[in-house]
Amino acid sequence: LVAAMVEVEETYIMIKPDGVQRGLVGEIISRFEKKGFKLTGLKLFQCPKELAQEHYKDLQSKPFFPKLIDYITSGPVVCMAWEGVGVVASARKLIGATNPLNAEPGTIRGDLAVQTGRNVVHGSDSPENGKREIALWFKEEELCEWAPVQEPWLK
Ligand code: FUP
Repeated sequence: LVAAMVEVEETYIMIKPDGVQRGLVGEIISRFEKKGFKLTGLKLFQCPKELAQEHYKDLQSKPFFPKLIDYITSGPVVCMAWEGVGVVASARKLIGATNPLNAEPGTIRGDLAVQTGRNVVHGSDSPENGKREIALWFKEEELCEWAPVQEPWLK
């Protein structure tokens, strides 16, 4: 039996303003690094309203949409692109359920958050959206394709 082929994918992960304000940036980045995914883009960024609206356009008709846009633009976010086998679904597992009260302990939201409207981190929900969101938040020249090399870094 051949195991289902899971492909190398890319996902857009964003530490929301509460994560930055609470000093959780290192902790959150560390979880994706330790899991074994590859960081290909990273920046601290004050998001304009128009970009937040475009990013969350599927939620436009929801009653919480204006509050969501205010929250995401309330302070700087950390934008990240991560690459790896099955990274889209795996990152969402690491992140945990949308409502942090339902998120399992061990997940980022389960360990670090309480409210849905302050759930510290975003992760793309499909490989297609991963590509779309990375293109939306990053300029081409801000992304790095790199390969691990064997070097005696500490010698
Ligand atoms: P997720 O994919 O887990 O980020 O969840 P959604 O795409 O469903 O929601 C996007 C964001 O909208 C959430 F991170 C927080 C916000 N939201 C609310 O504020 N209230 C809700 O009832 C649902 C989502």
